[in-house]
Amino acid sequence: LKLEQKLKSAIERGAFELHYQPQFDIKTKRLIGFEALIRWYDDEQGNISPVVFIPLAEATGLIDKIGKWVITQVCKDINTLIAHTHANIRVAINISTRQLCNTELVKTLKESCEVHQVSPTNIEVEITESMLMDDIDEKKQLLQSLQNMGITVAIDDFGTGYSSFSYLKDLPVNTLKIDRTFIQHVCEQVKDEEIASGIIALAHSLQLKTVAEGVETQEQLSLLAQQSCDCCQGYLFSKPLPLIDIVNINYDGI
Ligand code: G
Ligand code: G
Ligand code: MN
Ligand code: NA
Repeated sequence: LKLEQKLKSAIERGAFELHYQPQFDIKTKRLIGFEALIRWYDDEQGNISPVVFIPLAEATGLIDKIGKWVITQVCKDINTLIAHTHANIRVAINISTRQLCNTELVKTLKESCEVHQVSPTNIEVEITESMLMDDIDEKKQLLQSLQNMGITVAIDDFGTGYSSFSYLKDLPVNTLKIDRTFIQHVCEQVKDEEIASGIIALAHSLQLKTVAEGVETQEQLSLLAQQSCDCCQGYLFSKPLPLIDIVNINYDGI
């Protein structure tokens, strides 16, 4: 309960911050966008990971407010990011289970884009496979509404959830993000290499793009380039950084 109280007061005080991790096109080496990742600094406990507080926020319903805050903040930051990078970038927003069960999400995104004069084509949403297990028709409609606005849809942590290929057939999805756990040993473990190339082949045969997550070495990048993976993000290029630091970096390419 203690952490729940802290979380409530953090929401009221606006104690969250967004960090942005750049994503690059592997072929052209150009910056294509950023993933927004929430950060919470607590005076007593220091940084509290979203791995800890997002599930709590989900369970208590506090995610509704946090999710809205993230969307609003991304919309506030997008024009700064575009101006600084001189690129028509997309910013990926992580969406949680509860947000995807509610048509409020579409309304929030639409209103936020209008208020902050952001084009929805500069936004991507990241969802996970486990969010797609039930009420598939409702989710299909919701994702279709987002796609009709111009927002793209990425499947995060692809391959780690309860993968069912049927949703790839039925749902409006644009991108598969290959989970970091497959990338980590992709140069040493033949199985990881085969899984990565399998995901890329599947994605391409369905006209989907692939993003490799957690790329940390030049060797991993070279292998992924050989496998025709489309995009990448990871510590090799940059860790997630606050907006102030992002705008001090030159993103001419990798
Ligand atoms: O950045 P980090 O590795 O600490 O993120 C840990 C997890 O928290 C990731 O699974 C990520 O998807 C999730 N996460 C980060 N930011 C957000 C956010 O704004 N909303 C939601 N729902 N999840 C987030
Ligand atoms: O589940 P999701 O993919 O949204 O989580 C992204 C998480 O991975 C974030 O917490 C981010 O800080 C972390 N991350 C991003 N790049 C790297 C990397 O190259 N190596 C490692 N170990 N973690 C990374
Ligand atoms: Mn993500
Ligand atoms: Na991931």
